[in-house]
Amino acid sequence: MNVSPEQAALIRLSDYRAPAWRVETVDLDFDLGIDATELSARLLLRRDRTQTQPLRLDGENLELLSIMLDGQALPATAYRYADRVLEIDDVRDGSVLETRVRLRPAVNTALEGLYLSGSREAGFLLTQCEAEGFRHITFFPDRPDVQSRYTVTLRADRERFPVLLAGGNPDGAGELDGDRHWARFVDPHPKPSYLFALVAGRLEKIVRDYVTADGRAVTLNIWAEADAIGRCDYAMDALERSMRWDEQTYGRNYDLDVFHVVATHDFNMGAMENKGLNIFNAKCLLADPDSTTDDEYRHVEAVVAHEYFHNWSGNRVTCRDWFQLSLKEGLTVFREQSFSADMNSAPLKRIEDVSLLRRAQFPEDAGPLAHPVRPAQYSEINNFYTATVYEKGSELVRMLAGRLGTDGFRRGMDLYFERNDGRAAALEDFLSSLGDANGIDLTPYLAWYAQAGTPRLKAHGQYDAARHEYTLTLAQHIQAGADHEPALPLPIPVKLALFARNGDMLPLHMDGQTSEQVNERVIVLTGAEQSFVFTGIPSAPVPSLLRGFSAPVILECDYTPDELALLLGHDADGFNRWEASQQLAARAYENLRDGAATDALQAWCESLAQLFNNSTIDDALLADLLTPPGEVELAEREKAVDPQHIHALRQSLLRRLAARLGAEALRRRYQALAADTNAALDAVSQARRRLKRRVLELLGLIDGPGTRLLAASQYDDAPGMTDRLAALAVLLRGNAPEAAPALLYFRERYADNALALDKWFAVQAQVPGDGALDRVLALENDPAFTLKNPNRVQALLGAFVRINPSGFHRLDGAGYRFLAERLVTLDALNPQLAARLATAFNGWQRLEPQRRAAARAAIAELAGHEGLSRNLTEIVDSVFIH
Ligand code: B3K
Ligand code: ZN
Repeated sequence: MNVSPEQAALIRLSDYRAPAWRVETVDLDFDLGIDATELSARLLLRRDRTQTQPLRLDGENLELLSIMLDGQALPATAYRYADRVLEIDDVRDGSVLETRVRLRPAVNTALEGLYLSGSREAGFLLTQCEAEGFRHITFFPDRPDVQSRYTVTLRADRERFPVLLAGGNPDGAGELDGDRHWARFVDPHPKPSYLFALVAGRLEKIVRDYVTADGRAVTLNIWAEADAIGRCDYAMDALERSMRWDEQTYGRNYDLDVFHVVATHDFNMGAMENKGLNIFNAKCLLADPDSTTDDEYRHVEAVVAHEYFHNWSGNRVTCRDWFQLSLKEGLTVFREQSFSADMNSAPLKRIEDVSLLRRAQFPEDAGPLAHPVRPAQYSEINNFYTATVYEKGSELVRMLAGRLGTDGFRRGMDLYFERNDGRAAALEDFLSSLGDANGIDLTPYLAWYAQAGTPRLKAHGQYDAARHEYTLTLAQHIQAGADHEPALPLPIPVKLALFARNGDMLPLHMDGQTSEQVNERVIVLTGAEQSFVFTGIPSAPVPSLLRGFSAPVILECDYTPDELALLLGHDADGFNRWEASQQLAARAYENLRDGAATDALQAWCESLAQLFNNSTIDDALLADLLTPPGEVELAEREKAVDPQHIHALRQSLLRRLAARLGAEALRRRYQALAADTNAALDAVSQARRRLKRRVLELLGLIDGPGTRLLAASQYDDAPGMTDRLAALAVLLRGNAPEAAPALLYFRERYADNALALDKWFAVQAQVPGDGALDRVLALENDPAFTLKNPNRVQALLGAFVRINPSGFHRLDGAGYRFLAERLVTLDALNPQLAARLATAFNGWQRLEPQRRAAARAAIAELAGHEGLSRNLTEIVDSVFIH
């Protein structure tokens, strides 16, 4: 990200210094209340003898009630609390500091620190500390390289807060006078402050006993409010699967006697891996067939696994500083993706992950918000929980894992955990463990962590018929980073195969070797350009490159449409088959856009028609093959972006495909898929629903009236949310008269189900075209809409500005002005949420001139607004100044 010189103080990676003061033990004692909570903190302080700075503790918006050092009340002259820092004189190594502060959870709308979820009467209290929320709770060196042992005592009214939870093992509970009670928790594992958590209120639980592979008996508790506890069973099963998988795949066992998971409707992110007390956004935890779609089920499983896996990759081994965030996040996303691939279908999972990377990370990396996986500087760390740190970070781990192979990677991970257990580590520690365990120097891969931008990989093949040799020349090109440093060449592993024209894979012989019979291998491009020679190739082959997406790059290869069609028809690797269809669809799109040739368009339609009529292909893969790149991805290929034109072109691309498949065949397929509609979650049933939706959407493009009837009865008869929501979307997009009553019915049926209601808002916000904004404005008046709930904001505003380009990017700029206005209001309530939504302005410079001018004016007005948060200011300045 680019930041203006006048922007709030920048934190730089190069300025890192070890902490001058550490905290050995922390005793926290809370008197919990909704309007006012008071807490005492007792810190045993340790000084780094090589440093001389006075004790400085972070603390934000804290009402200091008392302060004592080594048992003596401190006079006001002995400390200063200003600019979010408490500085205290004359502290010694071994001193004990005791502070008492008052917090106001009920008015904390930022959802950071201690806050109230739900209503004053019925809601509960909880905390969110990562990244820097702990300083909103008490004075502390709030940085991840300060690891301490925590003892936490909670006291509260028994009737209002019957359940009291904190991380660690339970260490006693009892009664207090005045109908109050207490509970204590001791965490034996030293941890950074961002992993602290507490929860207090009226919650119910489901329980499961679990015994770890190394024999520890653990109680697993999932907590939710009474109306939601019936929707936690799927998450509990997913948790158990995750725990077993981590034991089997990485040899990692859980390490406390109890593991709590809590669901809340008021949360800024997906979930949080607090030690022993994970807190989840309800949308990533609750699931039942009536209100949860197949995609959401898989998401719940993935997030449960992700947070659980953090117990080792993040908690036992944490980050030295926030620049190393991808050390825990990239690694944990990779672990989660591998788990999901094992639990479901590996190629489908890879397709999903790469689609997300292209939709979210590539545009981020191509615009003013681009930053390396290890950023060099930030103003507000919460702005760096990005697709680059998470998704690209995971791709980097995947490259390393591919380089080392399954056994080598496991050896490296074992060494990483062994060397760094209990430590706050850096990315160098990760690479050196992986390398040392395998006798390989992986330091060249550090360049991937330091450079922003998606590398372009140019591939050119040349066949020498006389020598039966095929030479593949690879060259890399990466745009100079935002800092204008010339980019270094990166190691790029390219997994490849060669196909004969009849669709057979050819044996790969390199460097004269003929002994081993392999038909897939990995070559690594290490310089700017290199050639690789394959011998004994009988005829000009078609290369299948970057199989499984072996490196996060943009491949530029001079394929003919026929060659792509060959890969689409024959590649045994499901992912690369999909990849060929994506490339071919993008070319077909260009055919339509440029109005010149139609070769790619024809090849794409013909290949898909063949596959459509071939009953052996998996339904879910077929559904994905029938889906061209999305509008955001297509926009990445344009110089002057007109999102509405892109939408129209993509629609006509789909219409051409539908026409080629034919209304009759589509209808027949739909009927066959609909014949045994059910709500079962097995892979076959999910795949059928996925294809059924795709087929219905395609049919809708060429037979509106017929599709309306099918969609209306699918809506009425749907046994679960996947079918119901798909039918509703088709009715809405087809502007069907049945849409309005269907919406009314949905609104009433799910009036008390917040997560289902979110889908009701989102499906309407996503209807393409100029009318979307008016629909969003009307929906803002629905009594269920509120800017105070992040899920609701994402459902209506997020879906509109992020998932509906043809709705948001109106030529008159009304979408931009709407977003800018809402950001000002939202920022005053919840800066993290406002900043995240503001990233929808990313890429405005590449819009065609009229929209660009309108976007610029809206952003300029926003940037000129007084009193914006540090979060929003950093995003707006970065986007605007660039
Ligand atoms: N570590 C948390 C994200 C915290 C975001 C703070 N703004 C969830 C996760 O990645 O697992
Ligand atoms: Zn994470």
